[in-house]
Amino acid sequence: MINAELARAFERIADLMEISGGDRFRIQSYRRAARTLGDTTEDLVELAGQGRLTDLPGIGKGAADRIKQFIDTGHIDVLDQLQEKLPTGLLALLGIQGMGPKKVAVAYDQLQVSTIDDLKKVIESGALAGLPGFGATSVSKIAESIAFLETQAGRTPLGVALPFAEAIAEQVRTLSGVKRVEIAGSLRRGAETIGDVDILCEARDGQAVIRQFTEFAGVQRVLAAGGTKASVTMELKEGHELQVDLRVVEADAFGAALQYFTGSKEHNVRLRELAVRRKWRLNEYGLFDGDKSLAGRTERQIYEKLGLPWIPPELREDRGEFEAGADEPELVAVEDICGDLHLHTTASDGKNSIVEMAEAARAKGYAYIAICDHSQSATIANGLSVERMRRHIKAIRAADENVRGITILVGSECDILPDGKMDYPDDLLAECDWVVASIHSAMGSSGSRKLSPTERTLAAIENRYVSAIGHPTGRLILRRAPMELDMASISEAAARTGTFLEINASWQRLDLKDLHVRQALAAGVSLTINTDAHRCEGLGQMRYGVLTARRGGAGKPHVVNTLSLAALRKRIANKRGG
Ligand code: DGT
Ligand code: CA
Ligand code: CA
Ligand code: ZN
Repeated sequence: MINAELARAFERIADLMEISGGDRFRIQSYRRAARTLGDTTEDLVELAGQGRLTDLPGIGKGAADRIKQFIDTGHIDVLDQLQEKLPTGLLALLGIQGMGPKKVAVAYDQLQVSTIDDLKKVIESGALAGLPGFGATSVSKIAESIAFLETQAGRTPLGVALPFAEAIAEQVRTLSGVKRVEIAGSLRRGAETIGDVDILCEARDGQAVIRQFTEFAGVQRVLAAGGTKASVTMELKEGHELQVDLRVVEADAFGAALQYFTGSKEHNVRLRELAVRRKWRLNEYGLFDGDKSLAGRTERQIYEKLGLPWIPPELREDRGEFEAGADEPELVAVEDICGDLHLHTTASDGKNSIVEMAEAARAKGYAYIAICDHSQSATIANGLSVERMRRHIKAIRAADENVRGITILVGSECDILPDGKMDYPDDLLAECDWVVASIHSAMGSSGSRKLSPTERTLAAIENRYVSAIGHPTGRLILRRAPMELDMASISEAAARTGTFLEINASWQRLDLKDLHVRQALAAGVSLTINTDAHRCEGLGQMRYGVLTARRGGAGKPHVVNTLSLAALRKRIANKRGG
């Protein structure tokens, strides 16, 4: 659908208008329209054909004309004019934390800053700190954000890369002569970001497969193409390309190739050492004793020959998997998950109703969900006042009565305030079945704040009504660095009080991350994996959270939303002391 593209175009118009000092009312109306376009489930091309665009909320006649122009020509005049007037680098500046449209405008007008490089120069020279609205703290924050972005350059989030790679793998599977296709590399390991996509397929005639692959519709550039392998770039979204490597192997080397190209490099180095110690050779074609092949058809054969259980890809990072013993690790799987305990609805900033979310969850086979809308201080997320929350609780209970086949728990995603207090009084929290406590404001640890993020988190953990800490570090993958938390103290307190730590499964977060999961498990913490879905489709992100849990070594017993509802309720009641 063209919807997402149109939404981006409208968002861009609003950004550029704001930078160029356009009318606030018009900017707002473009933003509102962008949100509508991104949210609507109906095909805009169809709506336009039926002359029904203006039925959408926030879409007037002017917006409808621009939508039609985009559908007909791929252009919007207003956007073209803005882009002519302003350097394109300004949009990249908006991706930096702390550089909103107003600051971008000031830096551009007064110091002619139009690229990230320009920005770095004026930070170094001290000129930026002299501009109105830029204090020393805000400049150092911007510098940190640039440094963070630079370490992440060229990587793609798991949740963007995986569906994209699966579609390509599916396309490879349809080629004649192809027997088997697997995604390898960091994607198979479930890494939170990936550099390039690695795909492996089994076929006899490599040349033919490679030729067809390089002619796929999405291919932009062919970097290399030979008899058994090719590297190409494909368009991921406008302006962003992703490298895809395809290798073709025969059946008797498939396991060896899959093992090799799954990596990680560090894991492979250790594995090869085990082979060398036995005077064998291990490479992408197999495990060999002189000329004799010992293994190659399956991964399992290779690991077993080397005295190891088959190691799940998520653990192949040389972080202890070689020392873990003879049993195959049992990791939590998507099929083990019985419910999603952090969902939003239209009551706060979600896009679907309680009933719609419940029905979507039931369709996934879940036994229960918890509706966790935002609390009163989360004003930008339309957080619920105490009064509204009381009515919302009634609405959730009513929905639970009406929807069969799934239990809808009353939950809250309650803010942890800067002073460490919860955003709702205890008597209101006590009416909830389940409470996720999250930090959404004052995330920096510097300055005159009374409590650090660690102290705030610890204070929430000590509240008996807080069931879980939501997205504990607050990081946004490729966009915002995590808060600096003392994870050891937090894990200790969580384990002692029976508070669960969330793995937020949204691919923008994956928070806790793999290493923190490991640390929490070692301290005896139980986890909960939740999608934080703001619409029905968001429920599908559970798999990214499960991959992260697996990378941290979590098994089914470590994850509370694999429990039956009765067992889960008991665990929540335990902490409450009743
Ligand atoms: P990425 O793409 O940066 O997210 O990470 P990977 O792990 O997918 O790395 P990539 O695509 O460069 O290579 C895929 C796998 O191939 C890698 O995980 C292990 C294997 N591999 C590549 N180069 C080497 C190497 O020089 N030595 C060893 N032992 N393995 C390698
Ligand atoms: Ca790769
Ligand atoms: Ca690669
Ligand atoms: Zn949330």
